[in-house]
Amino acid sequence: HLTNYNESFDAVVIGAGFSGLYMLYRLREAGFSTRVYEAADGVGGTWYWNRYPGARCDSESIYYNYTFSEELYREWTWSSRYPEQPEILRYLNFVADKFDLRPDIQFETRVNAAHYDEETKRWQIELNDGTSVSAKYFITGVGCLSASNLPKFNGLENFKGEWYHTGHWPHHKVDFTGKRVGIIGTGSSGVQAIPVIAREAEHLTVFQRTPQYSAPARNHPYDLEYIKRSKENFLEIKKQMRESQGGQPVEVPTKSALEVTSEERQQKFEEAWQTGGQGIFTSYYDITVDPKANETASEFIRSKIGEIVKKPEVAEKLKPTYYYGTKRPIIDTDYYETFNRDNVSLVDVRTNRIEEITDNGLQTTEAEYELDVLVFATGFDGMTGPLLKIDIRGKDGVSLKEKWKGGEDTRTYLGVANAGFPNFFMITGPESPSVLSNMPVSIEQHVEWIGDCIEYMRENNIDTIEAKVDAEEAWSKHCREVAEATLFTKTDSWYTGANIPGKPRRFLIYLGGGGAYRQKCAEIAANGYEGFSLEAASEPVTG
Ligand code: NA7
Repeated sequence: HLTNYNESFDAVVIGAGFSGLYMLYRLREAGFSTRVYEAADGVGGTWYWNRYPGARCDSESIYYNYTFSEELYREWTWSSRYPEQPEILRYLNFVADKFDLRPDIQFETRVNAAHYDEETKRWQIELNDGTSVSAKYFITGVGCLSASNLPKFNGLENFKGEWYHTGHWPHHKVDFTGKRVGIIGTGSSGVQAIPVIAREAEHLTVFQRTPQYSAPARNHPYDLEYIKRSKENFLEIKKQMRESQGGQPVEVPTKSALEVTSEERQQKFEEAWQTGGQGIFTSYYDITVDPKANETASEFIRSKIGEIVKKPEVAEKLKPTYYYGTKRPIIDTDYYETFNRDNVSLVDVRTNRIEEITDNGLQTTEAEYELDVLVFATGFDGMTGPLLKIDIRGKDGVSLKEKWKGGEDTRTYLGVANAGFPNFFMITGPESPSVLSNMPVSIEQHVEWIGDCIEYMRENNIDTIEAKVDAEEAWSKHCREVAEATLFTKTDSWYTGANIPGKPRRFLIYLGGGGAYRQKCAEIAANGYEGFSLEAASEPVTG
């Protein structure tokens, strides 16, 4: 047990990204003393750390922002359809300034541990500066993709060149001019970085384990008239985003890919390809459910790769075979085109395995590649990784890791709460829609639900709220059943945990859709927090 805490708050929140900033604002508005701890020296979360070349959002900007304040929505103007990381970071700084959030954020501070004290019914939170604080409510806004995955290749410590992980990119500009660069990983990060690095480097070697489906982003600057209309339609857009399945006002497909003629299907895919973005993913309702329907979209993209990439042997290596969309569908700017450049080569590390990192580069089973810079675009320990980095302990000193049996049995109630962990809330935790809906929309829904819950507790003189074991079990089962009915669980990806050696395979994202999930959470709250045990305070709740 941690003791001697120095300060006490109504709520402690971890993280000053999209989640933590809004959680702070929401609780402060309701009069709760709140402290945010943030490891970085600035706000932004994901958008603070992921500064790699080409980093940008793959949700359209006018939907990738907060909608809790119409004033904020009207004041901020996005430059383009898919803005780059610096612009999104500027937006989050703008939000922090507008709502004067910084005074309640302690930067450059990590939370090492959070233990629930059953006697005081408070969370005791240990910080990396050696101090501890106490809070009635403990809330994590740690993101789903913040624990970076650096694969354990032998010899990295011997490498004489520079190396970087995309998710922890330095603040200074990394200069690739005249350098031989290697990049491992072709997920969203790699696919964004590769074309940009290739334009600068003397030579770029791409080490690919699994080829990816990607569609052109066709990013473009916004015209002012479009922005003006979106601001005028704020309320309608907000409503559509919140009610939709994926957090964006996208038309829900009603047709099967298999009920239309191949000409009609081809035309639809072609239109989506020309428009840019994730239109192929949302073209037919059964793309991620039915293998045959999926194959139509998969084959369409493979044929595009064949058309774009000039060298047939390179094109073949770039063609994926897994079910399209069951890894995150990527959108890109000149990704496949980049492999037509003379200074870019592609190494398939499934057949030509990485053996070790040497002083001068990278040794595979077939060759040694001399490199000055090595970039790891190797992703993250998703969903549970960031939570399990913190020693979180509930009742009886049981840790979250123990409760989840090291990931063998990760289960939550609604992705927001845990049985055995009173007054602990996770923003976009495992088994919530989180990243399979538009992230700011997922975040706002959780923040508002948690804020309402804490206010309800104050109004009703309730001391603690805790998920019931059976409600949690039922939710977790429901999540698994929904996922099992899709193709998502059939593919190795960070969604399934398969990207982390030894991580138990579980699909930890709720696939029932953001709108339906929001409604379900609202009903639970309206029914007096069904599935939760609420314990009345012996004395009036003051916090
Ligand atoms: P991803 O999508 O997890 O991609 C990581 C990439 O790194 C992927 O191509 C992996 O291959 C590759 N990888 C991982 N470990 C290794 C090893 N040991 N050897 C070779 N290659 C490896 O992460 P991103 O950062 O690109 O994107 C994460 C999310 O951010 C994205 O989904 C969006 O939601 C935003 P694999 O495919 O596993 O074979």
